[in-house]
Amino acid sequence: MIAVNDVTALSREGEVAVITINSPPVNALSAKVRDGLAEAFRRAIEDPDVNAIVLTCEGRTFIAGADIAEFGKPPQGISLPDLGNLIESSPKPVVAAIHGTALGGGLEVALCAHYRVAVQSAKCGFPEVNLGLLPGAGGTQRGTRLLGVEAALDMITSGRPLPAAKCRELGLIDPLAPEGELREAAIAFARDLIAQNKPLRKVRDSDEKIAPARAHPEIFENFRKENARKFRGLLAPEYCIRAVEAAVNMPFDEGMKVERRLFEELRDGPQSKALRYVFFAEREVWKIPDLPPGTPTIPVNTVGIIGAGTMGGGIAMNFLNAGMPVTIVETKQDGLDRGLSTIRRNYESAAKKGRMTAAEVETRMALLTGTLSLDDLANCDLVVEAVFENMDVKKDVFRKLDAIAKPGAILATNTSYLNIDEMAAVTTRPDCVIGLHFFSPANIMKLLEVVRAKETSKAVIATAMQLAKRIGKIGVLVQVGYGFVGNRMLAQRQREADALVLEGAAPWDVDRVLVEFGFPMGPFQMRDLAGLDLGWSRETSKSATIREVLCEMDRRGQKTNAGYYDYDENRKAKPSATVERLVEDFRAKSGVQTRRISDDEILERCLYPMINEGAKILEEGIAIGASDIDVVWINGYGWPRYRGGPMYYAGEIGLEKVLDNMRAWQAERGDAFKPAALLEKLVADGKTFRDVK
Ligand code: 3H9
Repeated sequence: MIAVNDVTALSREGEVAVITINSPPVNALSAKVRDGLAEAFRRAIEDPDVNAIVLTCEGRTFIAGADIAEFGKPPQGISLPDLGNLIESSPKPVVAAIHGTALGGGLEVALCAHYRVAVQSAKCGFPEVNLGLLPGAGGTQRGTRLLGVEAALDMITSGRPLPAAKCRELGLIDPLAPEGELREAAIAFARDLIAQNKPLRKVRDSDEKIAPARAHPEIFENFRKENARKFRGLLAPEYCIRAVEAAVNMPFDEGMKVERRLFEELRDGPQSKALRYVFFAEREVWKIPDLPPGTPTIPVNTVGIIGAGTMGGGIAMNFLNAGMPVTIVETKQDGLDRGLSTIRRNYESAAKKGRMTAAEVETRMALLTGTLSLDDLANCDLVVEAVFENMDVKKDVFRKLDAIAKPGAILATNTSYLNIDEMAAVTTRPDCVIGLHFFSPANIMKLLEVVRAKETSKAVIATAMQLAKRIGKIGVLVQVGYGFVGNRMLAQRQREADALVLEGAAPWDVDRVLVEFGFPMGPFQMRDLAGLDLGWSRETSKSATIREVLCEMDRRGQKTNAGYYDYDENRKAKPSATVERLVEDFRAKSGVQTRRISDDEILERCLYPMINEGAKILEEGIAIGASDIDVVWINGYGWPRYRGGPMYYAGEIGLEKVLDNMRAWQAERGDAFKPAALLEKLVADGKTFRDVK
């Protein structure tokens, strides 16, 4: 094997040249890889003894795409479309040998080859849309020609990778190769091509699958309509559709030009910039400064959950889904029965929707044991309590657990607000106590706030982060502090949403503005969904807030068909006249001068205090970095990904703007708006939250 540069190499197997990329971790197409490939292809094409070329990758995967870190930097080396043309125009057949994932630019390179061989476990996809992009190196043009319009639209706008067998069915992959024998199979396939003198199959020349769509231009409009909800607020899916339309209606080279123009527009626009930031932010969360890779972890094979309510049940499902046996404890038989049957119902409904098989439902349920006795948790490696949010109740649970759980078992709390140090202090093993704060619905929401208490050991933290990954969550490590990261910031938004209503905005206006910003729902819709009576009790209710009075009126949200909104039998919300009257009463009582409140003010008042609180969270070291806060808000609270999270957004609109507003509101309304010292300092230094580490 001859090295072409330090990431590409060329070797010869008789008349077949083998070009190998070795650029860990994922063989992304950096300038060095592109240049190395171009040089290797030129040499192989020129070599008179070579009659076919195989392209393969070392390591865990075929090329996983363009190098995302290079976007936004000055271009270097050969461009990817030019590299693609060089490969496709090779006079000698080129075979791409695919294992792992051929993604984005990686798949585009493979589509420039004349044939593709893949192992069964390989996957191919165009994930560019997740980065606010479209496949920009011919993927929309060649992909559509191979897949046909419907499959191309689906694959390109969803970003979903497909397994090799499905790709073969769709025409993306030629033969499948036995696992572990890809290189040999691809070389043998190439030899066969030579022996049979097979023609060069250039995807750019194929028309068969796109020709029928020319008579049906309505396909595109229909696709837009069907997916309007899914694509709300996003630019990239629409651009992907336009590029596929160009593939159908234009000659190849013209289509390529359209694709390039649309790609560059997206790449240079704000949505893709934010989404690329989120891509790296979601990988940054796993890197913890005082927890070097290789920190020892504790084996966790069995899990106990205390509380079979909505939260406990949802948490249990995560572990069952990962194949771990779970014992769930309730205090009363009927509560336990209800909890177990809810879990079963959830699985059965997933099976009905085709998301799992009936057999998988049974496999998961077989891993679940219900009990009324805490003693049954004696052998669990991890116990998560999800009981009532009250310190005395929690302490009592921890005391009992400490006596029952085996030595070394991890004791976790799902508290959303309370001080975990206090819970740890009632045990003889505070080093084993940690917070695992799941978000409702716990089996669906991606976020897990992993809360380290003062004495939590590094092994326990490392284990919790590893477990988060194992159950498919994004774990964000935070420290103890009221409401941790997410709920502490949410409280700011909720306070302002309530205040805005008293000052003259309708609850549905506040919701509308936040939905227009990109949240899936606004603060009042969210309250109605979660239940207004979370943390409310009739005994202590003082009719002091609109929410309290709504609860007293038994308007407790969607579950009672009434809350801030009225709900019809299909759960469709309508602004409520009762609430309007109630709001009027409160306004009159509060003596606040009501006024017309602009949409801009609603947005700023809801978001800037949150950002300011985020700054305090950073200052206090509750979150490790600003990007962690963004990951919390995107994955736990529906902050629109394409806006990068609250701290990123602050950088985009300018920290001065946030600070000026906070100062003005502080002067007008008091110290609830006091700017964070960190915010002041960053503005003075001309820096942003991303500079804080
Ligand atoms: C594109 O191709 C545009 C073209 O159409 C047009 C161009 C003209 N670049 O996720 P992991 C890093 S757009 C740079 O933890 P896994 C990642 O940051 C691209 N870096 O591993 C991490 O670094 P670190 C389209 C990348 O096994 C490390 O690799 N392609 C890239 O869970 C490991 O990553 C995509 O969007 C990249 N392309 O998953 C694919 N990819 O260790 C994006 C990864 O320092 N990648 N890194 O934190 C993925 O989906 C997953 O990484 C993959 C592996 C499935 C490949």
